[in-house]
Amino acid sequence: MTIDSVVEKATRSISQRTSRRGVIGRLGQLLLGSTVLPLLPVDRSARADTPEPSETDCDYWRYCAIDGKLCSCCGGSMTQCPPGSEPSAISWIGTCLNPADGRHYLISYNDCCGMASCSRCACGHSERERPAYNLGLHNDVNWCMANTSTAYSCTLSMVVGVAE
Ligand code: ABN
Repeated sequence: MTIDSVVEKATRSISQRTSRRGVIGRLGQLLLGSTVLPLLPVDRSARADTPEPSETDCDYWRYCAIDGKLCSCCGGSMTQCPPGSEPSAISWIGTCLNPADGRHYLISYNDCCGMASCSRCACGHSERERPAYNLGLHNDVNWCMANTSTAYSCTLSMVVGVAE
């Protein structure tokens, strides 16, 4: 038996079982389905109702390893101490993912020192933090300890580099 006769037999058997109208009908259904499916309504309300966190929200990406009061709520900003206070000489460094570009950044959490503590926007996250008995790896520390005034006011969150 040659290939030609095998193919001929197969196509004859298929054509006996199907009609031209049936094939065209099925192709039409496929075409309609592929154009109508993307037009079906999708519920996007959950995403639309959830605004991106701002720098006064504890969920803002830069705060992934912070432990303190947000200076953005206390008369300063993420990079500026409130008037009358100054940044700590030493700090805690965290690594946070920026969802906007998918990159990790090194964040320096300097405390602002020299003024009474701000009472707003307490925020604590512990990404890569280790227990308190491991002092160098724990962020619940007053970083004003090396400044002239050790009075803690609030905490900054400054980008100091891109994590490789
Ligand atoms: N780094 C903020 C802070 C200050 C005082 C005590 C604990 C934590």
